[in-house]
Amino acid sequence: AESQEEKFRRQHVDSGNKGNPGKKYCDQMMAKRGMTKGKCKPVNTFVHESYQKIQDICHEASTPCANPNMHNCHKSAHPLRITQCRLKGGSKPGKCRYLVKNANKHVTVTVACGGKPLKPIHLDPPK
Ligand code: T3P
Repeated sequence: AESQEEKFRRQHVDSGNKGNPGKKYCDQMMAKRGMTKGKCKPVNTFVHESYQKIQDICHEASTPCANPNMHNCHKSAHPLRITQCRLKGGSKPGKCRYLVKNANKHVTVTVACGGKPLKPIHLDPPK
């Protein structure tokens, strides 16, 4: 079965992508990364940095989690490049259509960490 760390990597890490993603980035990536089966995941953020750099966040400053169901959140010391995918109305599972938002934006990223050694297991999106 997929571990929480593996799920985080599948859903949120896209290290390869450099530069501004095109209009089809989210439609393609959300499908390729398995977030459009059964239902369309409504919002998902990809982080365009090396996994090492994202993993390191777990050893940076602790911060309260915005999501009350999460624990052990840590905030990146430096802004990281992200792209947010937002589901468009009228989408159906298997044919989910997304808006590419905040393409390649530099923002502080907060993750919930777990395991030993600590690894990111959830993205804690800002409100
Ligand atoms: P996960 O817990 O699998 O990392 O907040 C609910 C889920 O949606 C959570 O998934 C994080 C994800 N999400 C983003 O990735 N980006 C966003 O901007 C928002 C609002 C949610």
